[in-house]
Amino acid sequence: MAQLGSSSVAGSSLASSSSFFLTGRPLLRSSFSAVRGRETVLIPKKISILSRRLSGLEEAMRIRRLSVNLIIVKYSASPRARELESLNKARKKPPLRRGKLSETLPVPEHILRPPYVTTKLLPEISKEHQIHDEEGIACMKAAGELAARVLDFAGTLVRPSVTTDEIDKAVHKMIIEAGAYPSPLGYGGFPKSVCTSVNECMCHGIPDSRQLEDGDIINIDVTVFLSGYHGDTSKTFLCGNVDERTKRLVKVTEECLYRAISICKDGVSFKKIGKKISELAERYGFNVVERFVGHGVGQVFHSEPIILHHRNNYPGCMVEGETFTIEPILTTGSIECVTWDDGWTTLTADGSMAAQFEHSILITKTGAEILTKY
Ligand SMILES: [Co+2]
Repeated sequence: MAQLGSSSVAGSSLASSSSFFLTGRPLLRSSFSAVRGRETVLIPKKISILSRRLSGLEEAMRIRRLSVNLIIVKYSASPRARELESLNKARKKPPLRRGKLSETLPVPEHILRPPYVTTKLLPEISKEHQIHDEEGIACMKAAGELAARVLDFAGTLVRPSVTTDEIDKAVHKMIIEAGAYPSPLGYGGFPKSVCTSVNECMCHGIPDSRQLEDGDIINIDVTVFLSGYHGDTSKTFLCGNVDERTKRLVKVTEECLYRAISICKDGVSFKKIGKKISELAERYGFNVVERFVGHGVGQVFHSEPIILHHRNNYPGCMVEGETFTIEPILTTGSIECVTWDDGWTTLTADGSMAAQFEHSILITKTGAEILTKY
């Protein structure tokens, strides 16, 4: 539930570090598809080279010839590029609409609550990296394992006609029966125990009375607070028959997460995560959302380090015993977003599909251990 920027209440604002990233140099971004990406990159590059040597009518003629050539390039594209183009013609779904919110669910008195629950204010992202001793690691593993079990159970509920509110109720019940607190409930005033983000919703969707439909995708983001430690994980599930392009998006997003985890270990720089994710996403013509970030996780829900999933120059290296999340969001189109007036639900600006996967991981001497598994 962490995001860059302070313009919205939908996540912790990063007053110091966000301004750096938001005003940093523009980052190379792949276009909507590999085929179209090729066109948009090629045209300005070649024209700028030619204009140094030519002028006037001659230049205009060369540009015209060049653009004719580019059209030929497009239509003689490789079978692979043609396949990508056809996959792009995904079935257009109607825009996501909000449903009705149900009553806030109670949490039994005996369950330990995180400190932010007593206030409606959005907590700041803590500056402290969370590095654990053996006892802390054991607690992180227990919280991670519970979060993973809850998420898998939530996934079994996904089918057409189920409401996101029913998923929330089931998740809430399972978490409190395990003696834990559902971390999103009351975080900055978030009204539910889990985030359910459907189709073009990038993240922070609020469970409501909307029924899932055949062909939807839904990210379920579970965080539990167990014995004073948070475990945070999410997956995007398919509901019924999902079109090929969207299925590919979901698969590639998951692969991005696992490839990023595979390069993590003590001493590796954080910026390698964004590079790894971007490389794979670009290969499939998908785009990596920049606004929402991974974060340190442990006794505090959101702390440094901020994990950027796009190409970046974020400083610093991973340290043994440190725990943080990686949680890339990929889209089939724009990475710009709009947030509903509930202050949370964030959608792609152009209505394109978005998928997200997340794990909490522990950095070790030789690699990274996924905590949110069992
Ligand atoms: Co998270």
